[in-house]
Amino acid sequence: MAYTQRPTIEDFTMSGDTYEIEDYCFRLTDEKDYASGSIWYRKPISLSVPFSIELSIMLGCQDETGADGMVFMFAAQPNRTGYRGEGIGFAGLSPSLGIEIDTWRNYHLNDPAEDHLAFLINGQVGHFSEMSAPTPIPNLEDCRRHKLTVRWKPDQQRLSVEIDGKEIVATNYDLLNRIFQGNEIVYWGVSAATGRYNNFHEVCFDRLSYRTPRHLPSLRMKDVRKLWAMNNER
Ligand SMILES: [Ca+2]
Ligand SMILES: [Ca+2]
Ligand SMILES: [Ca+2]
Repeated sequence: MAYTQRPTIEDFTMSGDTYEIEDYCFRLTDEKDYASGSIWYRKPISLSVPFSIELSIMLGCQDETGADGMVFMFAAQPNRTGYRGEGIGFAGLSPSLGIEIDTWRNYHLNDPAEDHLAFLINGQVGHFSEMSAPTPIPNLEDCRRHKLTVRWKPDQQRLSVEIDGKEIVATNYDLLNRIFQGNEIVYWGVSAATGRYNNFHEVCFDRLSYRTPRHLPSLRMKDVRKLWAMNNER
């Protein structure tokens, strides 16, 4: 059975410089150098069932001098922000899969001149593999909100990303086994960061739609307990 719901603000945890700006929106960074923030959806989701997540993102009002961007993330543990600056609040988080929306060119990471999208694995932000090849897009630092849709179809192992209703990148990749060692339960979140240059970064959540698998409740309890144990050991 498919469910569609609009999450509420209480469904998320905030970290770093993040704060709530209106009923369904968070500001992850202000126009301030060396800032970073993230939000995480509190409830885990399963990679064994199809889902789509719709958000609105705002990447700031400065193009040439605006940085660094945002990353939509799946991770085994919620409530963490990675390195700021070129790390976009994602670098260093592992195991993880990130969808980066990068608005600042870092030559040593193989960034193209244009704003770009890319799939990033285990907190590695450079574009040095076929999987992480960047897809250039028109300027997104235009002071406007853009719709970001992330879709997962487990039967085809297909992960796709749309911006303003248009598919920009897609991949067929065994996320479950190649990244998460067969653990289907993951968390999702969104990060943003600035460095020597900055921008506003905001995220508003629109819709979460997923199918609830019959076997999830038992698995979820077991995995949540395991994750809690892991978290509390550190
Ligand atoms: Ca820029
Ligand atoms: Ca960059
Ligand atoms: Ca730009």
